[in-house]
Amino acid sequence: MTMFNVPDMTCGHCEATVTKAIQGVDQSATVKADLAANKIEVASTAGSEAILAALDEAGYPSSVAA
Ligand SMILES: [Cu+2]
Repeated sequence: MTMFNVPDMTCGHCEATVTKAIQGVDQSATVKADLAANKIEVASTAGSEAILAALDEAGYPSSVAA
């Protein structure tokens, strides 16, 4: 489980886009979004680097949350 900060994710549409981007890397990934905190919790076998690249490409530059 990895937490990411996704500052530009502000609504359900963003959440869907972000989820789709991650599932493009790992079809079986699960994404739990906290819209109020602009954070997502990702369970995936894909590495953080691959997930960050996919989010960036989808227009949601992100970082791994500490
Ligand atoms: Cu949105």
